[in-house]
Amino acid sequence: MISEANNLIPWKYTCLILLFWGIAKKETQAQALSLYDLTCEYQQNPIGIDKVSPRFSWKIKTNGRDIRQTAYELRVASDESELKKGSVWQSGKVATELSVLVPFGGGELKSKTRYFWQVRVWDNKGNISPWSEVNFWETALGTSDWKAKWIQLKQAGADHSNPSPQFRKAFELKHAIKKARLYITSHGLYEAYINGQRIGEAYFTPGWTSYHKRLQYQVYDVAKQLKKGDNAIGVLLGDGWFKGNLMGGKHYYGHDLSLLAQLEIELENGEKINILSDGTWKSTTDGPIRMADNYNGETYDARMEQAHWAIADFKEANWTTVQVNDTLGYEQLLTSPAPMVTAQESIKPRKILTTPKGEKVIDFGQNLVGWVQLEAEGKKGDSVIFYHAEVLDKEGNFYTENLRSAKQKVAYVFKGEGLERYHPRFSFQGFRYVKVEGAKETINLNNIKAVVLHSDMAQTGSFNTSDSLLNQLQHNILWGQKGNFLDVPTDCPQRDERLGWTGDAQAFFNTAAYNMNVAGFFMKWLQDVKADQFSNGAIPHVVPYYWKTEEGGSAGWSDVATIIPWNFYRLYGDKGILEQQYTSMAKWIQFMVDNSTDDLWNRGFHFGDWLFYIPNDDRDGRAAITDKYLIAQCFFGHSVQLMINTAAVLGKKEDVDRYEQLLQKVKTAFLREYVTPSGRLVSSSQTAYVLALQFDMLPENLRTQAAERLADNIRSYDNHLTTGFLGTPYLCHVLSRFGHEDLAYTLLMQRTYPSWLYPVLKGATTIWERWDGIKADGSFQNKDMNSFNHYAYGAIGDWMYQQIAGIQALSDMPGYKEFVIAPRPGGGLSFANASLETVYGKIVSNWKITGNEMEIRVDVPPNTRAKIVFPHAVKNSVKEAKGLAVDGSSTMVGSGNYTFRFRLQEDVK
Ligand code: RAM
Repeated sequence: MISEANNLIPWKYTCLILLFWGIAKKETQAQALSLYDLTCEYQQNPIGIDKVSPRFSWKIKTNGRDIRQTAYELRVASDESELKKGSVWQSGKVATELSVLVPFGGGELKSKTRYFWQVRVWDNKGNISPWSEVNFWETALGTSDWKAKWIQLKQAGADHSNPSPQFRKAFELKHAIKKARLYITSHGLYEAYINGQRIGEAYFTPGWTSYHKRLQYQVYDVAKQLKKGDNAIGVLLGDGWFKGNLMGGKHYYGHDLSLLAQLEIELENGEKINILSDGTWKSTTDGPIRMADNYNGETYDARMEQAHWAIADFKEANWTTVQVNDTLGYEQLLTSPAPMVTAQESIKPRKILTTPKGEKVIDFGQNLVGWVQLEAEGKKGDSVIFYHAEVLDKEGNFYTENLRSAKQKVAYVFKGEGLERYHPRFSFQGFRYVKVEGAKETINLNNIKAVVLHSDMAQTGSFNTSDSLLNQLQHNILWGQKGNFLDVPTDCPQRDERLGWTGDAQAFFNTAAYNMNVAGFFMKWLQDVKADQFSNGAIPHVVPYYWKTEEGGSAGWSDVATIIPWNFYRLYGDKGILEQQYTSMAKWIQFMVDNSTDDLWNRGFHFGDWLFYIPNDDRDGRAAITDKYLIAQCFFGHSVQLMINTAAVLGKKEDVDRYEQLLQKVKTAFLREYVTPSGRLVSSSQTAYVLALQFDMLPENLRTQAAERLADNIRSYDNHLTTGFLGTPYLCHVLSRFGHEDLAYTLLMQRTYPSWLYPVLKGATTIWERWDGIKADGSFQNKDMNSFNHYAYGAIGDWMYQQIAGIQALSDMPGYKEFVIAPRPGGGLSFANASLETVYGKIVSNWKITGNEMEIRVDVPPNTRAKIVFPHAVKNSVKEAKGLAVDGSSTMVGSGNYTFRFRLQEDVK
């Protein structure tokens, strides 16, 4: 018999084992839930945040299915060691699914202070994440913190921009450095150095804004560049947008380059030292940058370099004292959520060729924006000159006529001291080809490369299919975005224009937000849209605005005021952007009301369906021309609808009612003026039908018929589109919505002009401004307006992600908190793989068709839900790899990875 006492021992062990197993299990569960990609105001560990209540976001990592956050806890301290106590703020455990843009809820923040923060979350399966890594944000300067003075060259007032001025100041630090920040901005562009080292990696700082109302400054941690002993700071200035060429003129913002720099240093002994731009700084214009201009290029004479100009031990003998300008204040200064422009990648030449004219030309194989970087040896005084162009003409010669007056000429004069390395600083070029003149023999395939520059936005989307032409189209769309997202969204990056055309930006926004994280970029630009809005409510045609006369108010251009904020909210879940833009949106609506007669917006200048296809034969009444006021009325309706949506999100009930009444009137007036009783539009163009349908301007009973007319029109053009900037973004969406998906695919896959693939087959590596930038016979369109890097028609990307890959956002669950995966195969594609990094994490939608079976693989990020719609599925044939039951042609799933297979009803072509 076993004694009782003996019997107890294994029982005790069992308990202990169970206890440890329990703890261990809990821990593995807890570890399975973790947080990553923590951001404050869309940035990771930003320094220089103006916002009084900055917002925090995090993403959740876990392996399980259907995981949602049920609560979070945030803690903030100004000293890392006090984070556990949350000495500045503790949110406590807040029961909510909110994990995006959670506002700081503590008291008033001090300026110039680093705050540390951490977060942990609970999920719906009983897990708690560990506390996240410690992150921080640092507050910016308050207006009263500015002590530095604006300084300029002594002879300010004269046009002395060329050569580029240099400024410097030497100083001594008696102790080691504990902390140092440089707060800096300029009129014109700046590049700063401390003890000979370049500060930061950004170019074209302080960026382009509506300078007199909003001027950005940057904040740099410069502790590492400083040292105990003798130090110096040096700053180079360039004309940039402030006073350089801007479409047909110069000096739009001012005549004088100016600098404002405040270097705040804390020494190890506790002493605080400020090095401020003031009357003690020295300057010279005798530097190597002899000329620099955004459009025209740069001339750099390396023989003029003053070695060591930005270190302490330098003879300032020939430098002059600067002049302080007390009239320039600090009120308009601010920091920015926008990513700065940096060098993103470099491209090696594909080949060097000799053209029929005998020109030596380097082909980089990609139309890009940036500059050439040279690393070569040359004889002192020898110069090498680079001209930049997008295309060769049909004979194969270097073609620059479409650049209009922009010279895009970069000249470098060797100093003859061994290997010399150079790239421009205050000028960027749009090019694929570079013609070399001067000491041509110094250049070979190995000592030159092209550096690609754009705002530093993470790529969020990927899109790839079984069709290589379509993939090239996606490539071209992406490169159009890279080339035209250089601090502001521009129409083109090469000719003497490069402006923030509002119509182009609104047309492309949705596509842009698939390809890259454009939140900070557009948050900044929308502030300029608002700042530059005219007092009558019109939005200028270009932002930042600089023309002397007020030019704005065109339908489809000024509607940027409503279209981008609303879509920004939809795609990033950012209610703050709606709050930020609300008054501007309302003012824009009021402008349309004020310019209407009997609810018809029938006044003013309009660009219309810009650059639509113009047929040169008789089209039997189905012309491509669309009445500009018909277009205006459609956009009026659309903007008012977006205003209603916005007012609803912001809980402004009265405004919702008011705008709903207005919308009714706008639609009634539309019907009265532009639609026959049987639903025929006065303009029989594709764009007219597209806009009327997309914006719900027609009553439901007329829509199907109208869509038929649109389809008919397309067929009458042998399945070609005829739309311009305003109709094109919505064309395929409307076709899909009204059951003409096959026609949408036919248009997308169309290879002959006008179509998206026509330029691809002509060798395009970016999107063109015109459908026929290069005509079938190889000749060019009108040289006065023929950009080969213009993103507007790239707006088809939105349809490609939404319909081919099926990734669709939902307005009532913004930011992809809940979304749809509804791929619509067609166009002969056998597979499509796409992904999108959202504010919650990565969505994946990959599908393939083998025989009559389709497989869809989806990733749904934690804390989100998705509706998966199975196209053309045979009833009850859908099976999920891990056995999830699917009933019907769609299913709702929580987070996780899923693979669905099903039989197709018929062959999908
Ligand atoms: C040209 C460009 C630009 C367009 C304006 C109206 O400057 O094509 O993209 O928006 O015209």
